[in-house]
Amino acid sequence: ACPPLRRNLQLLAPDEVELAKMLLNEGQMHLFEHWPEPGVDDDKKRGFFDQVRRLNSSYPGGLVSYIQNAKKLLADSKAGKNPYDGFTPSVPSGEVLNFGDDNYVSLEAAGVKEARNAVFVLVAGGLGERLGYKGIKVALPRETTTGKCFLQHYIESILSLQEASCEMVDAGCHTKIPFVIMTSDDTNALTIKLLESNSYFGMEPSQVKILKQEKVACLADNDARLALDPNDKYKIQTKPHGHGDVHSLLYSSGLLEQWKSEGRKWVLFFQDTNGLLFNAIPSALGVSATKGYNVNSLAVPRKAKEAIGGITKLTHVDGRTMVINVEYNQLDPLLRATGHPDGDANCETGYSPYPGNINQLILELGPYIEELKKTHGAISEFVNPKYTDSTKTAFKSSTRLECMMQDYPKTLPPSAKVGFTVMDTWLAYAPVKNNPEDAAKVPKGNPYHSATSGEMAIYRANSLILRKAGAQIADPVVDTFNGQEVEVWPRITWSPRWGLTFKDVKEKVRGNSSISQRSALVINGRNIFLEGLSLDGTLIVNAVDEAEVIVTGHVHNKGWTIQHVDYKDTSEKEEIRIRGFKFEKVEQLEVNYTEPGKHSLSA
Ligand code: UGB
Repeated sequence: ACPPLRRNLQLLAPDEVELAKMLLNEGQMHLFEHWPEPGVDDDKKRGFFDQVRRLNSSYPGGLVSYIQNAKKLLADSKAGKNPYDGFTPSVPSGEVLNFGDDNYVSLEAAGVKEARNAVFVLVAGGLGERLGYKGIKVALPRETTTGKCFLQHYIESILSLQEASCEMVDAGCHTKIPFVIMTSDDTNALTIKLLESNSYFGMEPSQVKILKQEKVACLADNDARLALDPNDKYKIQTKPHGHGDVHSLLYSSGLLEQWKSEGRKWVLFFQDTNGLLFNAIPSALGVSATKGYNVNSLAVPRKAKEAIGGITKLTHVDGRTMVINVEYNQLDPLLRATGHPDGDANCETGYSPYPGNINQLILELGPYIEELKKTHGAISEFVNPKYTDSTKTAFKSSTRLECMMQDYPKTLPPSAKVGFTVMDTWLAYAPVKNNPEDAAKVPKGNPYHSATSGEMAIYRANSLILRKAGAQIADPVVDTFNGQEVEVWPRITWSPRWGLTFKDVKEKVRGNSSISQRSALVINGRNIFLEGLSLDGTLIVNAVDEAEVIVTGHVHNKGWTIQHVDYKDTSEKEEIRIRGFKFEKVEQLEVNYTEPGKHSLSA
């Protein structure tokens, strides 16, 4: 059927011949039409099939399924078919938590207890094009007072949970919580380098598993003909398939069965740059455990038009219902099409009635495995071609199928227990996604989701937590960095081992402590107690675990001042430019306790 290919058959291994037949059956003859006689470009032809083999094995059901799914989705898109046809949206009900109340504290305790049965999965295959940062996002500082990167914070948080959970059950517990990182070709090498050059930030290397997602083939037209790479006609052009790949990768890795045999119960998925996330983990896991949720999505109040999905109850005309994320670009058209002329709008609370999905999912392992045995981790996909004109016959550039990890519940039976947990945004959600220019254009009142707001949110959350624990924390001042107006609270940070839960923080804040707005406080150690501290300046306390340090008295120094940095100022490092400020470390008190026993820092 394809003479250029037939003439080259002798170059192919038997499995490659089968792959070639499959491609021809699926209408992909154009991939070979330019192939010269044997003897010319033979290595490249073999290389082509190496790539085809990879694309075939990394997609559930292989390339046949990919091409067939693409044909169907492209036809639906051309016909203007609405994926939510027949569904009516309504506001779902879920758990709403109030930080610090008795229910919250007891859920946190339940969550910490369960944590030893949990595994964590970080999806970090995205490059962060919106942020315009060249490196990997998990290497960015979560805040620049300590300079610790996101990945370090995540690992330290998991290790703290592991330790606290073990201590809670029995002294002989030595569970190591597994940590999976999904990377892609864009992020894999740099992620491994970051881990290796920092001794895995204290985690045992065997606890960490890296799963690399493959990109998927690009589609050139409505017939789902695969696109050749414009720079290499022996290569199929590829693009990322989305974070939904995490499910099929986990399934094919065999890790799920291994975890089950080890008695593990929960799989927690999270994204690359939410520096507040671990504030929410203990209580949310507590909700999963006490409610027996098969699926628990973390959510925050959502501003209309905010670029986070809305958690929605969908009821089909045939009676089916599901509680699912409706992605931010689809919520507005869905609402308008179903009798809400204002679309995605705020209600009288000032927020959208649909809670915002922060893509932190807690899945119960047993039911998750049962479901994946059926689906092999395939997730409902979508396609988003940019057509050249309204006839929808040609694309401006090649497209591809995409999938999202939060669409996992779409295939679940109605009996599945699918719930969600709403927390305060200040406590749980501050992603770093937008570059300074885009952030400055965000409608007033909506969150910036920038490096600036992401860092300021850490200080705000820590200040509010300390306030709730009884400390006097000065009010913030308002300042503008990179065109974004933000609240600047005292720069308070602590290591996860110090303040894993609200109860931990409360136990360590005693007496009447106060911190002025221009202050910075770094607490690095497990047993550091603030007891009548009055801070006006910068104080850094480092202590080994065995040291018990009481911090008291008045600490006053010139401290660290905040300097504005313009994002266009290329003399500054990129990670500083994107936040729009840096600290000038004028004066500080730094104390180190390296010996066990009781110590007192009384200034
Ligand atoms: N990611 C991958 O690992 N692989 C990929 O192929 C793509 C991404 P974005 P997005 O919580 O703020 C999501 O790009 O997709 C990783 C939810 O869909 O930051 O715009 C990537 O590394 C949305 O409902 O986010 O929006 C990163 O860790 C809402 O919840 C993660 O996937 C929103 O996040 C997310 O990728 C949010």
